[in-house]
Amino acid sequence: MSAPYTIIEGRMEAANLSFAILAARFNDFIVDRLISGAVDYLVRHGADPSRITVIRTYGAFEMPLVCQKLAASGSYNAIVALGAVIRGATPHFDFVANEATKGLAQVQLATGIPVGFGLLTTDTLDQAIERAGSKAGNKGAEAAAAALETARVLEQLQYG
Ligand code: INI
Repeated sequence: MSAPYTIIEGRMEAANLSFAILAARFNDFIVDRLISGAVDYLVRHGADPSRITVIRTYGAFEMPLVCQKLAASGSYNAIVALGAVIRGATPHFDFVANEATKGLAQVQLATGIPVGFGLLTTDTLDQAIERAGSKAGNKGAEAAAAALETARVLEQLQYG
């Protein structure tokens, strides 16, 4: 029996799409693992490696501005934003994490280019390690999956 409703969902097929992986250098031993997870996910889902570009920023705080430029360039179907903000002894963490998160969200709404959110915000280094390819999976791969799925959903919503 067929479902009595219409469902629109994204095919998890990355062929013929161009991806920007935007990654902070800060905490690079964590972020490099997130990049590996994202690239691995995209290539295993059919992406052409020559259509994946990795762009580095100094820290997470710089990511929204660079993300905006990438999204506005028209060169990418989706962006995967990766970074690791790890709490320290001062409120710095909150300012960096909040601004980076808000900024990345604003970019996708302002430009219509999907931004997969792979910015770890953790209280401890161990929590970051767990999310960068160990106990809690790889949030880089998850952000890549989200960006791909959103790009494919948007493809089907070209009204008019
Ligand atoms: N940037 C990060 O990406 N992760 C952090 O954990 C972090 N901490 O904790 O300070 C961080 N700070 C740098 C910030 O993103 C800016 O690059 C810096 O303030 C210069 O503008």
